[in-house]
Amino acid sequence: KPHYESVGSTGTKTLWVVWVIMLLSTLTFAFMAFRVPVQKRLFHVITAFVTLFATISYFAMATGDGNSYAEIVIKETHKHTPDTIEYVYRQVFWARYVDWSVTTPLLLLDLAFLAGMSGANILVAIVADILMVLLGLFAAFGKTDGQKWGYYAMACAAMLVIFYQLVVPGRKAVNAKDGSTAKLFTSVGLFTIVLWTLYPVVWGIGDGSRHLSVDAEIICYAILDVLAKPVFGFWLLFAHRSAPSVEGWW
Ligand code: RET
Repeated sequence: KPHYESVGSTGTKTLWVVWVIMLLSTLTFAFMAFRVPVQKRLFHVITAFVTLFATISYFAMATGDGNSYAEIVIKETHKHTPDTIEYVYRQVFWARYVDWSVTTPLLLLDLAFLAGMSGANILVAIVADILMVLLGLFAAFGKTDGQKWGYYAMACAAMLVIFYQLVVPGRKAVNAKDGSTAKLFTSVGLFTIVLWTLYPVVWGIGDGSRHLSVDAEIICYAILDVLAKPVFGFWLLFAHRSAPSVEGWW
């Protein structure tokens, strides 16, 4: 007999709460964008688009859209009795991955422009990021453990490529700038690395091994998403106000 794992009322309430937070953050970031000098506006525009995408994806998830059931086949082989096959259907919110495929590259652009990274290093980070999210989507709909954890391992490798770009070329680039920008990059970059590392942890105990209910997983991602988007954004934009305005193509 198949076994279903689905969202409950706690999960739905949580999704609506995050939707409100994302909506208010978007309006605030957009408002702030009009009030900064043009040399600093790029960061506001990027950050406002990040929360705008999240607002839309949380609306989809809260209204019961943007999800589908992953079929998981659990095969047990026995020595003396016939093998048993168990089917589990778990609700996977693929809207997250659509959101992340756009918003995580934008968040990386925030950091890359802050540091003044080269085009080559930015591109490697962005492409690795898109690979990471798509591999995560494949992992979430993997039928067997081999598929799931195979994609998962490749996604983790891609995440390490992103971290390398921030820690090595990113730090090198920002050290050529003024001290306050270098300090801001170090703290916001460290925040990013710690926070992003928690996503595959939640995935592993949630969708991966199903130790978290669908609702518990929604709550964990809700906390991470609020930290990674609005909190990251407000921190970056407020701290950047006191940095010098640099002339450039932006
Ligand atoms: C997955 C599962 C596969 C392995 C890895 C993952 C990493 C996800 C990350 C997501 C970051 C999301 C952010 C959202 C902002 O709101 C896809 C969970 C490595 C790092 C920052």
